[in-house]
Amino acid sequence: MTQANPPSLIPLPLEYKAAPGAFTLTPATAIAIAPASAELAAIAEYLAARLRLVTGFALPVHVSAEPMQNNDITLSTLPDSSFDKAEYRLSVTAHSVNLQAVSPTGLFYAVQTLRQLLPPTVEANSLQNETWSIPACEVRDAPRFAWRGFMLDVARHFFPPADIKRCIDLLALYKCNYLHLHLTDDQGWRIMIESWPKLAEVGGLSAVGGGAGGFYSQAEYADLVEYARKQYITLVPEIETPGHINAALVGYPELSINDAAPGLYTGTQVGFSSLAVGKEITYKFLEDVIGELAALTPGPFFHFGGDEADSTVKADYLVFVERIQQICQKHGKRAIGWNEIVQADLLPGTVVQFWRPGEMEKAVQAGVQFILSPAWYTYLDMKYDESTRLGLNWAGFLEIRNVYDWNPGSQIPGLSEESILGVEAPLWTETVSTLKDIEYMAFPRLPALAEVGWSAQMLRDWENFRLRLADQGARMQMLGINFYQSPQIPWKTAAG
Ligand code: TNX
Repeated sequence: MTQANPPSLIPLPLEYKAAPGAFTLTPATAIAIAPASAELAAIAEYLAARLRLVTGFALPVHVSAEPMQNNDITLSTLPDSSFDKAEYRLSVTAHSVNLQAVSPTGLFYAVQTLRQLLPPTVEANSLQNETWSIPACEVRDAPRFAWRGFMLDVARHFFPPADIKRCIDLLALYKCNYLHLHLTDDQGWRIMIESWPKLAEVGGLSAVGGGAGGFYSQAEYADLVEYARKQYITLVPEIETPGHINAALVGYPELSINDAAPGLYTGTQVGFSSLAVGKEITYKFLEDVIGELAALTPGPFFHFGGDEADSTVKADYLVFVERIQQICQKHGKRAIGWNEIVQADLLPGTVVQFWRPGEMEKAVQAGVQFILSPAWYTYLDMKYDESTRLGLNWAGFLEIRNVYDWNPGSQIPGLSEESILGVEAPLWTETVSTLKDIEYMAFPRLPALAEVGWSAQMLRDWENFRLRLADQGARMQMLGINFYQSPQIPWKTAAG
């Protein structure tokens, strides 16, 4: 079965031109790469592994021959300065499929588009009886923003590495490229810090509602970094400071203002804990924690939180934000903080994550970059409507259309397009405790946000998106995603 024309790609590419005919995978189809490189071979194997599983074809990977072979799917990187780094072209004829980019990143995105041009059964985990046709077309595509992110709060509830890997797999399909892990909060500390082991060993024992808790060893975390890297996703660690810090104080009361050890916390209040900003040991702690995490993090970003520090004196807060930025810089990282940090003097490389209304002018004038996560458009922990079992509603209900129908370019007065690093959808987990819950809250709102971040504003249109999303239903179902069957979408799947 071939797909409806034009195909239901999410995110929508910059340019899609249909052509007559289709390419059909056969037992003779091979995957070629040019030039020979380990990184291209790895992308080719990633594609081959998926296709072999469902087609049963051999799909050998080889270095491309000149001239190109009929029946090949060719992945090539070209030294072409007219391409942007993440840009790709995809050309499908009856005889060949060509994916081109200047970087492996672009090629990986081309592979995701190819995946979505194949029937939804390509997502199955067993041999399928299918005609593997890809509609002939010419695609040219590049992202609007460099950052299309998802944040998972693993502090309120802990999620094992396997759940994080599942999130990474699903992010890749929609060309998202940052996974921000909110690793610490009042209710739990989720990453082993070797020089301060009680942070995780003691502070990791709790979770909202009294659940089991848990934490990642550094080996597990490094494995996640590597797993994400193979799908062109960068992990961004967040250690929340100077507030939301109760879990750290349980094992190390010397970091608290009054030296008294609090108990583990399993409630959902915010704003009651603070690091002792005036004590030097606090900066030794930050040096060690940021140093260990920076060493585990190949990406250029470190998130230090900075929100809702309601138990930190304002003057202390400002000094703290200035010092922690310097520590991040010393360890080679650009600091990210939630929008409260704009009250302090920001270093040029610092990034502000905008989540609630606030006076942003000083930061806009300073020329720092922003990640946009306005709660009323992007908070995946908000309920879809009043009947949603999980979630909160302090920022309103977020149906698919709310997440889709806004322009990141017009949220903050005076902010230029270049100062917008991109968009991110946070999933806070006070009410979310299983992988199925994560899927339900993130799908299909995450694909909607992926398109907000990727696709050109002038091409985006809700009526068109809801039809494409309807087609994606079969794909999400094939992937086993526990997605919300929104009444806004004319689903074609049996369950819809
Ligand atoms: C606000 S967003 C918070 C989180 C909560 C979330 C619940 C932000 C920086 N802080 O601590 O989990 O609301 O929606």
